[in-house]
Amino acid sequence: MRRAVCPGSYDPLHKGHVEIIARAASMYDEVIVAVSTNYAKKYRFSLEERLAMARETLSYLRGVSVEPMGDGLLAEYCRSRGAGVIVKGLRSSQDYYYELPMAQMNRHLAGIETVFLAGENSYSHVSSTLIKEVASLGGDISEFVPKAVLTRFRSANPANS
Ligand code: COD
Repeated sequence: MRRAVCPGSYDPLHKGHVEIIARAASMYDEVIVAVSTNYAKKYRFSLEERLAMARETLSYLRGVSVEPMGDGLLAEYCRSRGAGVIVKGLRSSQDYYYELPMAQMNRHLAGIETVFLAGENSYSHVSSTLIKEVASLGGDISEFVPKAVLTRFRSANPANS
């Protein structure tokens, strides 16, 4: 059984994430989408909301589950779940330089490999941070987020309708 983990804050999940997770699902028997909680970080959506949005969106993908990752080490989480691989999406060389030392550290700590997938060009400018900013200023985010996410933005701020 080849099990991979796609970790992230997913605050919120967007279509760039979904595209990477779907491709990971085609490569591994099981994919765990691990939703992180860093208590030093301020999230727009609660852990429960982030889990619910990801579960609603990804339920169509076979072999994909969504779990809370907790606030510990990702390497330990992977080990505890029997996953030997972390799958991450890269938007740019900037992402690569940010991700590379983490990949090396996770391999050093627990022998976990990181596989990088080149993100779709059409989503390379999309990030959770920009989506929140555009939405907060009344911009249209419908192209970038799945329905489960759009619904929550709209119920919080009807200007996003
Ligand atoms: N296209 C393709 N991929 C994308 C896109 C896009 N448009 N947007 C984001 N991604 C990728 C990111 O590169 C990332 O791989 C993943 O999607 C998740 O993105 P985010 O923004 O939701 O997640 P982050 O970056 O906030 O998540 C960080 C982690 C939770 C993975 C990280 O903080 C972590 O590993 N935490 C655990 C603590 C730990 O072990 N620390 C030591 C690390 S060595």
